[in-house]
Amino acid sequence: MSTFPKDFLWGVACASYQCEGAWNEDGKGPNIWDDFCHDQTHDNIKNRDTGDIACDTYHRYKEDVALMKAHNIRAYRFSISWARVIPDGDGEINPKGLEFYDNLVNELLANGIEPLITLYHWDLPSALQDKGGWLNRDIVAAFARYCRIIAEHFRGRVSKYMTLNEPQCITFLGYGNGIHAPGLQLSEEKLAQIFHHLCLSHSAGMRSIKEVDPQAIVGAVTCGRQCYPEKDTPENWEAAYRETFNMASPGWAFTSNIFLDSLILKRYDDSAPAPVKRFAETVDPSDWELMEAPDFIGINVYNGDMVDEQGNYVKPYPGFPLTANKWKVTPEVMHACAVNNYRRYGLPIYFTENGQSCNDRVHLDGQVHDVERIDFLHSYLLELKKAIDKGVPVKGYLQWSFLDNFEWGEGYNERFGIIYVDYRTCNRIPKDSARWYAKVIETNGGCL
Ligand code: PNW
Repeated sequence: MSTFPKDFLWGVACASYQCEGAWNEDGKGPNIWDDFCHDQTHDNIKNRDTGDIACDTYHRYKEDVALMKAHNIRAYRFSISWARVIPDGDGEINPKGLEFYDNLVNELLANGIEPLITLYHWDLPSALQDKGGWLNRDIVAAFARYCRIIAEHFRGRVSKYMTLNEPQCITFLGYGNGIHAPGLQLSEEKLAQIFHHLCLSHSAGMRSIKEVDPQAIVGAVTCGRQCYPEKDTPENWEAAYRETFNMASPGWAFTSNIFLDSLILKRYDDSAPAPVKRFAETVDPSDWELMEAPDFIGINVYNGDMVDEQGNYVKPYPGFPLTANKWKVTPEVMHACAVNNYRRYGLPIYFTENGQSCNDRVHLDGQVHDVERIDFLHSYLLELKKAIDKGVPVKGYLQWSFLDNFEWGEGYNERFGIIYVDYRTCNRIPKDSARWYAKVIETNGGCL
């Protein structure tokens, strides 16, 4: 196979709460995930696991960066814990918190690895949740201030930012079905309001970043339903496009539309369901002028839904391939979602997360042989390349995840890493997939 474009960004991703630990060290304030995990009166998390220690990245970042370098990783997407830097979200800055990210960024740069910062990957300072969290419009100003502080601090060292990770999960899982922090169950109309505040926050955050660092490149990270065609016909591609962005199908809160249409197209889609339409009528028209289209779209994708020429969902056949956490394995989604999202939004794309959870364990020889993950990444990358060959500007690929880590409500049950973590000791063991990925990067995809 031919190689990927020159300058294609190969990397890995992780998020603060999932790997850092050190939940109450050096002046960090509490966040909603600390609270959600510590609330032992409810079974919020499998095994009642917490992120208190997680992968202990807070203390082991040097070892992790060395492992990245040893595996040719060119870019590391990590998130900043808002409450580590601003303990109550909107007040005093905690210099020790900022120092941790300084050290991490400097260590990455010294090793030739590009830092990509996600400003918000779900760990809202508890003090802001006490004021209503994403339901209170005041959060827009607090988020914009936080973004400004970070961008000012890292100007000249960091050039790519992502504002919010997956507003769909923030809203629906956190405030809709409540399986994520803060664990609330609000009406659909309120969820639409939260999306609106998230869109305004992305926009105000992006403006603050650009004000202090006009060179910075700012992305918006989406997730949710991505459809791919059963057959390679124009009609079937049309149906896959339509269904991907059809908010009338079940799960409007898990479409890209609800986030990216607002930012980029500056409107709600006609297919929006009644609660969204009712909320839309309450939006002050001047709000639409506040929306900022990102410089790039980050797509987090793990699987997609196959549709036929009429746009009907094709039921997976018996024995369909599944990951350890029972997600479908559908490599075709890479090709289709790149094509469809580029067609709709016309912006460069980074795949900001992609990977699978496996039942990894240490084998008799002391190694972790994760053949399923290698096959998964291999087949997904081959499909991604098809989109590039069609001219879709896909600029990078960030595998999820570098380390096994805290998988939210699933606790430590799911392993997504290319590096195995023994949670009893926090020892790391590179899996076979880490060595395989190192070769992919070294050959710029030529070995696929
Ligand atoms: C992402 N889906 O969430 C998150 O950004 C990560 O923090 C998380 O660890 C990773 O996926 C693995 O779960 C998603 O069902 C959760 O389409 C679910 C979906 C997509 C992304």
